[in-house]
Amino acid sequence: MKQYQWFPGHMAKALKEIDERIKVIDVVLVLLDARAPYSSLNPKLQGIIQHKPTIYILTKRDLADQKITNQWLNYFKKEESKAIAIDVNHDNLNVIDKEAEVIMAPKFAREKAKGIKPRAIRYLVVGIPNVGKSTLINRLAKRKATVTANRPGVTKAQQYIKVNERMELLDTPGVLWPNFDDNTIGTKLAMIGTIKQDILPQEDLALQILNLLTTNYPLSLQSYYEIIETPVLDEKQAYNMLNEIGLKRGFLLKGNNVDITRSITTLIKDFQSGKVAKVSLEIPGNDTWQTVGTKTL
Ligand SMILES: Nc1nc2c(ncn2[C@@H]2O[C@H](COP(=O)(O)OP(=O)(O)OP(=O)(O)O)[C@@H](O)[C@H]2O)c(=O)[nH]1
Ligand SMILES: [Mg+2]
Repeated sequence: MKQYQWFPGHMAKALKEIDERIKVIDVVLVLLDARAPYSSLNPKLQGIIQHKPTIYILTKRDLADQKITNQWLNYFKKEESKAIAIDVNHDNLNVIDKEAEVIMAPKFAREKAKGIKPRAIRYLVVGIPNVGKSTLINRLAKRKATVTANRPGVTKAQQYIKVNERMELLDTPGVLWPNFDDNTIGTKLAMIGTIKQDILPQEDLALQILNLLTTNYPLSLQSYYEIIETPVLDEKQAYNMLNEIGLKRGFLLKGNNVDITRSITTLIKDFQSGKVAKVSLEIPGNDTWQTVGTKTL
């Protein structure tokens, strides 16, 4: 765990910034990776946003296991939280405004009764690195020319992106560090590409990916790489499977040895881009898959 000593400082700063802005926000959009919604949730954020209407957006639904994403959506519904799953690059994003308008209807009615003119909904977008915050903001903002404005009347002048008459976004998305209290969370975040390569050794990442796939998505490796798939429970079995992948792909070094490093890089890339299978790493309530091996974070 020593690698993470620098995280608490960053996290405290991000949370403080969000705390300072939260007063002027109408709706918080909390982005969670659909493949690992629990691991991408920041428990400390929940305290800050508890009195603000929140929409949980499960991003990268196109990379996740649809059945499990539906289970997550039902889970949020049971908790009486609003949640939607989207492919941020391709899906129609109107669904976000629609949800927000419903949430805001009572507040706007109160404002109207007080004689306050109709106004745009002010959003804050938060989430862990790489979850899709900038992509979402850029796509929303592109609907109309982006206008930034300094708003007087708040403690600190805030920069807003005016998307349209009904939507304003605070310009800087809140980058949050995930919760590393549990070792498996770090591993899962490395697997989905939140945490960059230097944190978890690549061969360990490959072991976890092969274990997950052969345990929960059997035959996905077999059909994608056209190899004979066998269960991967330990490093030796992982090595054998990587060797198979390398042989099939012709990743050979001098003397016809397989270039295992290249197999590892290829596997990680194919896995993270959803080519091998549409994969989810956790299900609500009862996590059926735990990471394997001794070298996890
Ligand atoms: N397949 C897929 N890729 C997505 C989706 N949303 C975002 N991405 C990709 O994920 C990568 C990271 O997206 P960003 O929008 O930069 O993520 P971010 O949250 O702003 O990341 P930081 O600025 O590092 O905090 C980009 O390559 C996006 O194209 C999605 O729904 N599906
Ligand atoms: Mg960004």
